[in-house]
Amino acid sequence: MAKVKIYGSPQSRAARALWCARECGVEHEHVVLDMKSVKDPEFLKVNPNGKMPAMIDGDLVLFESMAINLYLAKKYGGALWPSSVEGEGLAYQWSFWGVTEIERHLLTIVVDTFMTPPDKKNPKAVEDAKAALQKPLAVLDDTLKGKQYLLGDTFTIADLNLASVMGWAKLVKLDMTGHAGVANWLDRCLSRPAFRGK
Ligand SMILES: N[C@@H](CCC(=O)N[C@@H](CS)C(=O)NCC(=O)O)C(=O)O
Repeated sequence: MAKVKIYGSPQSRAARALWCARECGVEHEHVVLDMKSVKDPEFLKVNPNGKMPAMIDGDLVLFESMAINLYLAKKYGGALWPSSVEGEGLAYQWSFWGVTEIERHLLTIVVDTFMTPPDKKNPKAVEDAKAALQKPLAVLDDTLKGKQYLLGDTFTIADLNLASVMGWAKLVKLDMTGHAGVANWLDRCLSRPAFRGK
């Protein structure tokens, strides 16, 4: 029996947890869900929020993609987990920063681009989201100067968590002109075999 169970659609935020599990090399079972089945009583016992991803490892049941990934990386990730407490602090920082400063703006663009019928599209909201992203992208670009990855020369869970959010920028072909360091770092992260499902 697989050790870790990950619930969710590969087209959802569950992709983050699946990427992390593959990167860790931990034996895992992927329980595929669609948007309807997250409200099934059976799944609500796993995640009462009715959202994906969720994860079960032994007696532990977790929801929230970033929490799942930080847990998996610490327990099973080897060098994916930072080697110092200071590095851990940075991993928390970039994970929370990704979901608070970046995710909602990218989500606005993703939803408008792929999920909104033509007569309901909101170009103003998309423009505002793109404008709001400029400051955090500049911060990230600055951080990455002279570095391959967020913590230095090694790919860690900080990169995985943030790149899993930033991947939506690729999906919507966000203009990265002026943030070449971010674009290169993102390509580096998303070209990893574990991201591509290997
Ligand atoms: N903050 C949560 C967000 C989870 C979330 O909203 N997941 C979406 C799919 S990407 C979902 O399950 N939506 C179903 C719904 O809201 O009904 C996380 O990062 O895990």
